[in-house]
Amino acid sequence: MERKQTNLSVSVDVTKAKDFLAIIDTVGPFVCLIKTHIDIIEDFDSTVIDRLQELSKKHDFLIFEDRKFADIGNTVALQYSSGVYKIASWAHITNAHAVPGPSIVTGLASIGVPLQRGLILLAEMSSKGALTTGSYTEDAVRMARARRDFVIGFIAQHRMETIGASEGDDLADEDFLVLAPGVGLDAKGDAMGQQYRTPEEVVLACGCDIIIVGRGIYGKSDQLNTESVEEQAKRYRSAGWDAYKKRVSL
Ligand code: S5P
Repeated sequence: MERKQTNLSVSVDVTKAKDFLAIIDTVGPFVCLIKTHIDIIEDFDSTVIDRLQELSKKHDFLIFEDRKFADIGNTVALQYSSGVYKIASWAHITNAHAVPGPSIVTGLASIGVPLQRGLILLAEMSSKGALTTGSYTEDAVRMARARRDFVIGFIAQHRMETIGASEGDDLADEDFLVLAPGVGLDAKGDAMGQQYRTPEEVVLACGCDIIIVGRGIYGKSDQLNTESVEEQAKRYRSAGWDAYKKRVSL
């Protein structure tokens, strides 16, 4: 983030490998992180991963596969390491729901820690009516605290610092990243319950670190226009970074 002066992560939720790679090559210079849903690519083969890894080196960004694991430890270890996608072999970061309890982190860590991967826990979701509130969010934060060798942060809508802490907990050196999806400058939501806030609200008012932006940058994927993608990436990058600079200088 510091090196590239950006706290923008672009979520590349398109179904054709060609569009997926074209968007990543276009936004690459402006992001710290590319977020993928690899299982929505219709013409997937292993060359997509080779190219993604080349782009990650070319543009200096990390790869975050938004897999949202949600099963028992043994199953998620297999889903993370094996199958068609072999996520652990290429995604620097992945994420998991806290709903199965600490065993999901144990299962994923058995694969991810030896590969020096990082895990993000979903502590709050952006969708309308999400059940990730109150004691669920607190327990997700406690799960992260218990595995700081692997859990590097949260998907959330607010800073999580003191949430779920008990008296006597030493939080002084705690520095979890907070990645916020549901960010848009032009819309307040979509027709399926997504809710958007501005980078300013998310980063400055709520203390999140990274903004995750999908459709706000690439629009409708069947009308891909790389010039507009580049323009929007620059726009979100400055909105996110300005808000971040304001927050850290407060
Ligand atoms: O709570 C969440 C968690 C995630 S990871 N809300 C979300 O929207 N996401 C993801 O962020 C979602 O799966 C999608 O890939 C992205 C938001 O996309 P956008 O097009 O609405 O910006």
